[in-house]
Amino acid sequence: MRLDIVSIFPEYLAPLELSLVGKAVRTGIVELAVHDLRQWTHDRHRTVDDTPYGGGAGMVMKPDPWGEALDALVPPGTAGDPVLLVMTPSGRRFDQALAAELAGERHLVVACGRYEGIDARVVEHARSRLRVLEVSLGDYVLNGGEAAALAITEAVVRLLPGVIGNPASLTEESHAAGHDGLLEYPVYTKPPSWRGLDVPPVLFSGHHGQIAAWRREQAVERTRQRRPDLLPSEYDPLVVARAVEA
Ligand code: 6GU
Repeated sequence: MRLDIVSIFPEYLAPLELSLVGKAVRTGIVELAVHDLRQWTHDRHRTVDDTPYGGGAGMVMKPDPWGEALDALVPPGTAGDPVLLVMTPSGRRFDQALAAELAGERHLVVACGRYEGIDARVVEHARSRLRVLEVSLGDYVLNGGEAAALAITEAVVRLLPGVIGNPASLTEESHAAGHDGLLEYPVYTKPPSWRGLDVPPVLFSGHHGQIAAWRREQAVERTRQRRPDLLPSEYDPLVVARAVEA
């Protein structure tokens, strides 16, 4: 996968050199480039923002540097069908399903906005020639898209073949498809007793069926407590009660 990230703070993306993403870059699974938006400015002050038409607080990112950046990274007529991801709190909320979709792409260009956002004509123009997705990390406000770009890159890259040593860990974790959308069950390692707290005895039983049943029960209970919005209806007591009545 080719990944181009554009930001006015390229140093913010330095952690992508670490850990699994860094290794994926070094082994050639990901071809990553981080670009400073200011290289596409032409004035002495390398200006990327200006005051908003119509008034209001804050500054807006000027269209010209972004237009030139996208022309450079995706020259008109580029093959390979790239996707432009524009990081903005008003975008589609990022989730595991979107991570999986993006992991199937050949080329992602990630635009990190700052200030009150990017002049709206940039996305409008880009849509006339590429697939564009405006993406938010969640329902809260960050100072810019860089932290979102880090999170999204990590979530996508770890799904690429060869990045995670044991592919079983991809299917067993929270939010993964094939796990009923339940949260992960609690996990334990040695020692068996720590500060007066014991590992649940069923995990020493060697009885795989009982262990699987216990883990499922724990996952359901956790999901009910913490994220009832994720609980499949077959675990919802109201739905079950109605089904019994019927
Ligand atoms: Cl992608 N950008 C900003 N500035 N804030 C956010 C976000 C993105 N996602 C959630 N909050």
